[in-house]
Amino acid sequence: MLKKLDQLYDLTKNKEIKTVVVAAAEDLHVLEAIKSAVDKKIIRVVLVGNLTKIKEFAKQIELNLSAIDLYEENDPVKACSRAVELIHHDQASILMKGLVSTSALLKAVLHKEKGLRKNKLLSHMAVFESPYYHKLLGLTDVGMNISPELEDKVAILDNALEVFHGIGIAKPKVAVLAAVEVVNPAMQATIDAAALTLMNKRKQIRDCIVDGPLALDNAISKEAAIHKGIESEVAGDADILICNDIESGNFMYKTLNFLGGAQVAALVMGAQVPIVLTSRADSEQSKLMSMLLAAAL
Ligand code: COD
Repeated sequence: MLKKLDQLYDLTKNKEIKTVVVAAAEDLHVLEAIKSAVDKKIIRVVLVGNLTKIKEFAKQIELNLSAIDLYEENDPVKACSRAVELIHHDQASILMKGLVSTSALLKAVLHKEKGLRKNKLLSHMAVFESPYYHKLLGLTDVGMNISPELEDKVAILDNALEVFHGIGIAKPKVAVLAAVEVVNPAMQATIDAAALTLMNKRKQIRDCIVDGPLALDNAISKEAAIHKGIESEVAGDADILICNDIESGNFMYKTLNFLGGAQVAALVMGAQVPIVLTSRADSEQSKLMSMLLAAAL
């Protein structure tokens, strides 16, 4: 069982070292995380962005740029397109967001001709190490799909499974969250959750155990589930939480981060390569752990 994000390090040890391309790399925290990842031999790196600023920060943190490929692009939006182009030219196999908005990076990734789509829904997946939970906990989609419908939730779950299978959890337990644990026709989240559960029982969704609707307390606390008389293989032991929409997911992401003392690694999945996408407020450690997660897959 994986309890800590840095256990992912073991999964990268016997693998070829991958290359990350950072779009708009002129960000101190991003470069600090890059320095740690390069020093630990987790990844190699290509930087695209404002080279004057990158060099200034590199000097400040003693990041040696001599063995790193650098591409000058002062406009952050163009830096995203350039980074995507470098992936098409096999210069890198992981994309990372630097000092640029999430939507600018995603627009470059979603570009019909020049982007990185592969006929799949892209979705955001966060993996948390919480001091109050007994194992790593996946949370999705907290950063990309605004108001997913049932079909999108199936695709979001599929992307989440790719992450969990990739880090060696063969049959993750998936809780589909709602405000209550009974189906209420007035609450679409509960209907979608019930549908996903049945799709899993009928083997339309495989290699996981899905249960829902579950309220958050029942999903992560056995005691709470027993108290409510819920019999479920998933309750109290979920590996992955599927959120109803970006608002509920994002609130939980930020709550875990800012009030819950949790560490996070976050990726966008479903594109031709994993995309490291943490928010600007995330710590250097979470940026490092996100690169580690991408490298471990
Ligand atoms: N997966 C695959 N294709 C997609 C997806 C997706 N998740 N989203 C859009 N597309 C495709 C569409 O089918 C279309 O062909 C093209 O991309 C453009 O679609 P639009 O017009 O809906 O997309 P955009 O460019 O206006 O917006 C896409 C975003 C991902 C930028 C948008 O959904 C968004 O802003 N999401 C929230 C991101 C955010 O603010 N996160 C911050 C929280 S921390």
